[in-house]
Amino acid sequence: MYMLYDYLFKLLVIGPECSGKSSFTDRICNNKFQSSYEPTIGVEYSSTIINIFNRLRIKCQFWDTAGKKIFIPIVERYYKGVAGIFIVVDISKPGCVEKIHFWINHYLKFKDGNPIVMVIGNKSDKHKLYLNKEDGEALVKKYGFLYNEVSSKNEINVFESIQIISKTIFENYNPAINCQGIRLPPGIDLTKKENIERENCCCIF
Ligand SMILES: Nc1nc2c(ncn2[C@@H]2O[C@H](COP(=O)(O)OP(=O)(O)OP(=O)(O)O)[C@@H](O)[C@H]2O)c(=O)[nH]1
Ligand SMILES: [Mg+2]
Repeated sequence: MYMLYDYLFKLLVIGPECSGKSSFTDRICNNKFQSSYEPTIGVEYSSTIINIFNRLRIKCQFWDTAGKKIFIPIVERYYKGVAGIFIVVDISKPGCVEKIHFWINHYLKFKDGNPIVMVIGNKSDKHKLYLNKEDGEALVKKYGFLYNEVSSKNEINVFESIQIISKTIFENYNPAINCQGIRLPPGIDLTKKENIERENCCCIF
């Protein structure tokens, strides 16, 4: 199978159960939305290729974790070697702020390196919301995290979110010191800065 991309970013999706982690991932990877709830068992993998800055193809590799309490010990193991993390919460549920704190603390306890973190306030299409965008941004600011309010159902700000996190990962990427969760196709030297301007790279699996 032939795959074309310039960089591969390993991304982790975490958060409470039923918050919309799989829906968010499915919207990005397949542009689909399923209204029935099928809880994730353990961890699911999916990927897609996006374009950033109109010139770089990024393969986004998603590790979509289960939010049910029984699976939380499994999530701990997936922090290793990721370039970015989405913490997805359902802002149409009371208690969503406490859940953001819980998952931020979970991240701080088990994190590996310094990935770019974006908290996603999902289900913005719902009538009653328990966190507005300004408060969400203020809440995550002291950690240096990004925040976005989205609807996976109606595709509001979902593609924007993957653009923002990918651009931020790329802009913070220093080949000499920070390659965590970032890979180039086989045969390309990750430590050579000129790879950033490279075009039309092909890799074979
Ligand atoms: N209204 C609305 N419903 C959504 C949205 N995103 C997800 N849902 C619904 O919320 C439910 C849970 O979505 P999932 O994506 O399965 O949630 P999850 O976080 O992956 O759940 P676990 O895998 O159990 O941790 C499903 O019924 C989805 O259809 C959204 O943006 N708006
Ligand atoms: Mg899921």
